[in-house]
Amino acid sequence: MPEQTSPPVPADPALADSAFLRAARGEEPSHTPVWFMRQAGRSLPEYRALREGVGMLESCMRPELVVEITLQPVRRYGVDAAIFFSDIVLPLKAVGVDLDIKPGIGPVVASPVRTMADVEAIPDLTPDHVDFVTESVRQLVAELGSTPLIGFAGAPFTVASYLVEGGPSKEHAKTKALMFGAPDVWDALMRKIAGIAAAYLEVQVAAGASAVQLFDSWAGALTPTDYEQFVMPHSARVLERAGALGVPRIHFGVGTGELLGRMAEAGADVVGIDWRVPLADGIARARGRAVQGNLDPTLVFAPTEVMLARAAEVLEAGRAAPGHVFNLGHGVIPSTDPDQLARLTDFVHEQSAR
Ligand code: 1CP
Repeated sequence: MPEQTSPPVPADPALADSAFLRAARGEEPSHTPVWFMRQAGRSLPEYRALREGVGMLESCMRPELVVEITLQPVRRYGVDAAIFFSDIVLPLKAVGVDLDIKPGIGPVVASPVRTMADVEAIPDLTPDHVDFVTESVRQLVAELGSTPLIGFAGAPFTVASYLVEGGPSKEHAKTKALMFGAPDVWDALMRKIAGIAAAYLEVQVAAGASAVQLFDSWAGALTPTDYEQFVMPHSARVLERAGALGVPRIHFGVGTGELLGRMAEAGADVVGIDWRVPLADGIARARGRAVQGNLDPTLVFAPTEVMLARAAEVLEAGRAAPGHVFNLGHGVIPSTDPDQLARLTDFVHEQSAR
């Protein structure tokens, strides 16, 4: 396993000292930093207005839209980090895989990957494939000043699920059938995706992103031993290459309570905890790493005082971690009232000011 190294400090002192980067490095921040997975997107009326008539993937490839959409939640909420507006399947599209993101469905792949020849037909990613990403990140970093930009990639298992199933799946049955039934094809596919993910993260950090998150949203479908055998080495390779860039690495999955120790060991600086795991337990399983999470995303639909009381519990539990980044336990649900997220952000800031 890759050794844990301390990420270096960015050149801009205000950025380096930002609450988010301090917490991610396990240092004492001025307050507990907060951002929300999927903070950009359909919950915001200004996002829906901008996306009118523009396809999801097209919007990811137009720097002026990426910059504006990424900044929208930062302006509205004053969150402590921006997350780059893109999607986990964008790098596949960029290398030439025939796929689309269909409204109300998600990523759909025209010819699902099942054989060694299918895997070999997927090109590796070079920076030229994603020059619009470099451009978008550069512009964003200039606009964001001392607010950190988080770059991201989909982890090999989660991306493989879309490629093998051909679209969103609950059971991941075809994916696991390939994993169990054709280990050589599986290994080649995971290596291919890991290489693309690492190269994609390298592009984002080279252009100025100051942290990265690896989303293994569907890894919770695996048993710990299958995760360890079939998935963890590939995620570890991505995280090892990201570690060489010297920025904090967040490793997140959903339903991963039983996997958290291994996800930490795969090479995370910050372990993302979903809402099903009591944060205190997540902190213990993160084995000395900082943590991110983990308010139930449906609590925004509860009365404000109920939401804030639960947020206070998360903040309190987070004090036991070497570093705590407040977040929801998964992405913002599209029907979320943005005013609730504004109240939640203010509450986290006020409640945690040191
Ligand atoms: O038209 C639209 O608005 C489509 C909705 C949408 C959006 C806003 C999709 C389709 N992707 C995104 C952006 C996105 N995707 C972001 C940036 C926004 C932000 O965080 O502020 C990020 C980080 C992602 C990453 C992503 N895409 C993940 C990992 C995170 C997670 O939620 O677990 C996954 C699994 C995807 C696949 C995907 N893309 C879109 C949808 C609806 C889905 C999920 C489909 C499914 O259920 O399998």
